[in-house]
Amino acid sequence: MPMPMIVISAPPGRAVGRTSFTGETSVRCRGVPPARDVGGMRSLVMAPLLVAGMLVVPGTAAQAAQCRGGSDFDGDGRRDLATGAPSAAAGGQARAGQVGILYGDGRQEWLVPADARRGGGFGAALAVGDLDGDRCADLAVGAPGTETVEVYLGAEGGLRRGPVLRLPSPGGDQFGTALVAADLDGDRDLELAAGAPGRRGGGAVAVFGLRADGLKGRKVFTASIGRKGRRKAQTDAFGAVLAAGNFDGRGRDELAVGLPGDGHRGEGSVTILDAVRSTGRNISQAGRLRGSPERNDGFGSALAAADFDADGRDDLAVGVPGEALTDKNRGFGEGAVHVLYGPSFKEEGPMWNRLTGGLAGNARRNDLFGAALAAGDLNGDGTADLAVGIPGSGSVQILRGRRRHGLTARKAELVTSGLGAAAHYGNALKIAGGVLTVGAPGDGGFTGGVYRSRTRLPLEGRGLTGFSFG
Ligand SMILES: [Ca+2]
Ligand SMILES: [Ca+2]
Ligand SMILES: [Ca+2]
Ligand SMILES: [Ca+2]
Repeated sequence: MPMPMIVISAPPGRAVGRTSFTGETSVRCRGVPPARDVGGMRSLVMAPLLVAGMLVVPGTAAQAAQCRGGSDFDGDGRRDLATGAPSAAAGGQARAGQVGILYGDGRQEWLVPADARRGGGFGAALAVGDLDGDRCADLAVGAPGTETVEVYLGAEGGLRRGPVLRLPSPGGDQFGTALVAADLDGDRDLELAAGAPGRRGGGAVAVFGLRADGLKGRKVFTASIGRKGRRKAQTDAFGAVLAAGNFDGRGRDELAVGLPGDGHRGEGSVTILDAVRSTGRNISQAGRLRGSPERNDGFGSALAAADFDADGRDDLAVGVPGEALTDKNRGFGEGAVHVLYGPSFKEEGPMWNRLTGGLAGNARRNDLFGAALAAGDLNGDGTADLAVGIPGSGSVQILRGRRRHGLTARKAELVTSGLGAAAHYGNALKIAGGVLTVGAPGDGGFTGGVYRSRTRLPLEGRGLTGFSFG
């Protein structure tokens, strides 16, 4: 089929990416070129026509509406990227928040909250998945300042507004601080879990759509689950961080819920939560892990689940960015990561940190190794790899997964940005389609920026842009 030639004119100052048309048979997304190649007036050759912001796909409607899951919001077969800018102004309201969408064809769109309020923080958390069952990827956007989660539904042409989720009787819950979409009941459609770490009693997690179509129904889990007899405090922050994985290799996912404020002094813990059985299992450094619980460790400040040893069961990486390594009295926040293998959650390998043998670099105070984590296959060998953010040093440590061995230091790679510590490069991470995306929300005087590995993407910094990804 001959490709139509289309000329797209971008308004001055607006960045437009260039992507070659790869055809219906391919869903690989090569992303957009470096920022230096874009901007201003530019002619592009591509199959879908972009006319005044409307995407018109050649061919029949049936062809056009083919969504295949993944993170393709508009069904054009190309992977799209969502990033939060929770400190961006919207509707004249400071820090109401915005979400930048970079479509695979280079279009850029900014979502603003339906109800823009000062300090709403729309975009503080994002989750992607097909939530309504039409195979187009949908986007959930958390706004903890207004205690709402807005759902945007994927469709031909782009995202459209969907339902807005809330908790009953909100009030300082910070609902929407963390989000994850996963199949928690094994019926092959996705549920949406949303953390409310400020909820009375140490936080809560609400799950929408359990044993139902779409997001119908709501089940709320409290900080008590899996922590029988343990002291609970308002500052536990249960639900501040969420991940999901199929840790036992059977038919459904479980939630990993971070409580980074758990313990008398913020040592932190993680609860593995079975949403169907309403059972939980709490894990901390007070158990059989290679670290010890100390003040402000923040165990569970970041979580990532994937199968690092290719045994068919997901494994869990837990960030402890406050972990002190060099001098327990003076040192603080060099950071560490535990990797626990499903289904037993036994720690194999070292407690990963910047002093681990085989890794480049040096541990420094406030590196915050493990402040962000992302898992996914970066080198196409079928085994998940782990990206560890080190925002205090502006770098990301890549650990490679190996079949039967799990994560090892072999072929480990340190991605350095050259940006100063203030950029917070590595504060948010995403791996999709073999590509590492890195947020630097402090870049450009805290307007923020998004990088594909080391290359800055043409997304404007609007206020902590790059704080979160979906
Ligand atoms: Ca797309
Ligand atoms: Ca959908
Ligand atoms: Ca389900
Ligand atoms: Ca595994």
